[in-house]
Amino acid sequence: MTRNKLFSIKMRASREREHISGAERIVPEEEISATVKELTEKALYHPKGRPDSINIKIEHLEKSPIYLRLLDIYEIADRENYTIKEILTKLFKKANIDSNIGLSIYKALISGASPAGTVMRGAMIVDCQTGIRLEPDKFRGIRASYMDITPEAEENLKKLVGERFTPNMKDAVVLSTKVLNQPDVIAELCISDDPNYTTGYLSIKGFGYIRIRNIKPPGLSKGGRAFFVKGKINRKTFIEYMETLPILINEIGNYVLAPLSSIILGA
Ligand code: PML
Repeated sequence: MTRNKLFSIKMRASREREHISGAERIVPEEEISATVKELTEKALYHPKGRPDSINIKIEHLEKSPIYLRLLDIYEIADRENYTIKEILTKLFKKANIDSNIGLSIYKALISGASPAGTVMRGAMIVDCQTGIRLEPDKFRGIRASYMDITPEAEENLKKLVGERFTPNMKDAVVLSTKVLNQPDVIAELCISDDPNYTTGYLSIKGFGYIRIRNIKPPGLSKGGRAFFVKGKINRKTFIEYMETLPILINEIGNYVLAPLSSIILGA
């Protein structure tokens, strides 16, 4: 599909300067008004409460988007047979991440990973071999931004995933597809900071996006993202890719519901 004159629309809502919610879209000019309405409503009726500030930014896209295929999505059919520690340990091993490093990052995210113990607006960058955090600003982190899915691909995704589809999941798998496309990234861990949304994921390079139900206890307003990288990264080009390069998903991948053991064995 070719879309002329694309615009990025971003929403950020906060209360007393603390982040409540955010979302973004890439749309043609004629869809700007409807999208602004949709994102404003999302900000106003968020489970984390009423914002006192909603910031909507509309920009013409200067760079043409890169079109990508969505990551394959895996759903753990027998989630209830394992503790969260068992699941993460197995999945970090599959991602070639030392599980002590992985689990310490998980704990940091559910405790509030900024130096103030609050939720970071962006993601940590974690060296998967040392566990050292590489993001220049540990309060803000790195924001993966300028990404969306075409309406056609979104419809196909809804049909494929059926009743397990959620808008949060769609936004998350789109974001993760962008993140994993960066050559230095080997995995991404995400826990929502929405107290009512307890499904998170670990995405693994060359494999896909693994949804993890009950990744945190219900009611907890903490969470965030970590991008695991391998080797030395060029922080400038890394951040430029994450924060400025537009990505549009125009093709979906597979959706697999399987026991954890076969997900671990899957190539
Ligand atoms: C977020 O809303 O901040 C993250 C959402 C994670 C979605 C996980 C899923 O349902 O697959």
